[in-house]
Amino acid sequence: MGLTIAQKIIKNHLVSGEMTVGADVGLRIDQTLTQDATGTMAYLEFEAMGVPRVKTELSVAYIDHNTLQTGFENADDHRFIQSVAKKHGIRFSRPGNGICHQVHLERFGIPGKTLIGSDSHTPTGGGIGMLAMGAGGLDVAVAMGGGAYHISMPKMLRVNLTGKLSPWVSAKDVILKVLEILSVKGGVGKIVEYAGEGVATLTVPERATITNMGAELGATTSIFPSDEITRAFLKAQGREQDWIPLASDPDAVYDEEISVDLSSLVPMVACPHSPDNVKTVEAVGKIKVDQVCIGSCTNSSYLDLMHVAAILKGKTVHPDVSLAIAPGSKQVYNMLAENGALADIIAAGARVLECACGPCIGMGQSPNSHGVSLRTFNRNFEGRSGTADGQVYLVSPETAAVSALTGVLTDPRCLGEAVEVKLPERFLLNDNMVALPAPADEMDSVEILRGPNIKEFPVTEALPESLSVKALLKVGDNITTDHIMPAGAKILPYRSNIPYLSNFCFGVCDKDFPQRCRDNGPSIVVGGQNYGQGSSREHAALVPLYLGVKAVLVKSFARIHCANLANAGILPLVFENEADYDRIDQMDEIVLPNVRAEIEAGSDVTVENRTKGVAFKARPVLSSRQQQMVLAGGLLNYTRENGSEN
Ligand code: MIC
Ligand code: SF4
Repeated sequence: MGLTIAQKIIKNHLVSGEMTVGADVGLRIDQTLTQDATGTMAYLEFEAMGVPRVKTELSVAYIDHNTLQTGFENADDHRFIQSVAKKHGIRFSRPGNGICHQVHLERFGIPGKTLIGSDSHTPTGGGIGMLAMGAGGLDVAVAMGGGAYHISMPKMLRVNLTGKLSPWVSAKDVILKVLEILSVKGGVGKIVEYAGEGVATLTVPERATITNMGAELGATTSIFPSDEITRAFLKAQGREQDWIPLASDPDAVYDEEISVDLSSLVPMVACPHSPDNVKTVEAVGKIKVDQVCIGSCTNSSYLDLMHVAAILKGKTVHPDVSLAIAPGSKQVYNMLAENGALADIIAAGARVLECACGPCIGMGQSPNSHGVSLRTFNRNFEGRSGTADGQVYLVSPETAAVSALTGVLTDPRCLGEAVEVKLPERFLLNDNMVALPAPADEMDSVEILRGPNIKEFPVTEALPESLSVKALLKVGDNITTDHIMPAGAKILPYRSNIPYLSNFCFGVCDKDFPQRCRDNGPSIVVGGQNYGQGSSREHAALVPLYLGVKAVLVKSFARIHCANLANAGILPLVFENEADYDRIDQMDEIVLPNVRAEIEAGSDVTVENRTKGVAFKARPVLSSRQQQMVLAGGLLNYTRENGSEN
């Protein structure tokens, strides 16, 4: 039987397990990346493992999230990461060099290789045919130490692309269409592969926009073939030698298939507060816009910003709109400066921000009260912009730019003839902001620079025989990691200070939750479908762990968060019978009388609701390796007991 692209890469990297859907597979990881908001913790964990030098082919530490320095915290963390990188054989991308996914695609990604990153948008690398996955910081630390990355073998979903995009319709509209079809849960447990004649009409940056936002489908990853277009992109990046061809076999078998006709697509918009709340721009109509933000790892490429510059050229941003633009990388920024496009952007009145995540993660540019903000980003979860009642709509760069001029949501097709932007034959190549690690004979003398903001991470304990807990929180469906552990400029600087972060846990849903935990002791959190969607931040597990959460019982989980819970030693459970969700209320006394024996046996867990006098079964969402991990009290304990390569 033929193989899909992803199956071929998995096969080449398989270190344990069988490639049957749902089975635990361990993969050799060629490359890792971290960003600073998850990186500080990941490197603390890496240090705790005691491995002197990374064992991957390439590991890169990026600084792109926590770039607003309103106190010493972020700058201290940058210096910590820089020193760890130098000491342990990791390349260091300095602040100002750009967003991890954009820079990695330009300078480091290689078709056919595996990449994990402590950021959920790592699948951006699928745009050049990498098997690139988001993971928790601890998983990345283990991979840097030479350990395998474990996933449950995904199903294969083929998206068959036909036709060609019409003028002013772009890659963002493609992925918004896919989100409309599949929803934010539609990719769970699947790898999305793009195929069909439409693939050859899309450039690498366009493909990367699509695979980037596959994270919002909940997919394990998304991937495009590696073809002549990939080769031309790598050649223009001075890296043609990194190219290999990659395609699925003609008789490859997919578990599911959908089709998208590129020719019939129109500009789309994801309305508040979910990336799958998709409508056409035309259907939403000319709503008044207060702010437009262009950038993020989804839409900040050279191609995107050249389109934006062409739309803004010779015009002025509408007087009631604030337009912010953050180029994705120094390469993009520098090229716009050299070819004059930046001058057009500045002249139109855009507020140009540094090459970083910026407003996407609430690092500045929060909209006004009730403000409507059009963003070319990938997430519009409630409160993520930093303004609790902000109304964030996700659109393409073309829709964003034209709406910034008109002051209302506008279909860019009104601009008439398309602007033709070609990818350059040669990008501007200058890696002067990526530092090399110290040579092996000098690494011992590198001093680690640890600031006072770095606090110990919570200690985990082996799973006891039984658990007596209180249901200190009950939430509904689609709870995101931005609900569990919010980000934003005020909180992000404390990513290495779990005790302080804990004051904000579940702040979006229930401000009293942290205090309730302190008052009541061990707890269980109860939730609905797709619990933990969104970010890879392991803080959404470490902070509840610190607050005494022992188990999370929900209808279904998002992949990375579920793995992060197990890594932290928190028991991830799903209702055997979803109707039992209604048999628990907040503050009920819950007992798991035989939990350790049940996990050891790999069986369902008995849940007794002592307040209601009822009992039912819950299923642990754990592979056999994760069972051992939870029994040991988390991945760090497990790794200490079994070595870093297990
Ligand atoms: C995000 O987009 O939510 C982030 C910030 O990039 C996160 C990582 C984090 O929380 O640090 C992600 O997507 O994984
Ligand atoms: Fe940064 Fe936003 Fe991309 Fe996350 S989604 S990596 S915050 S640009």
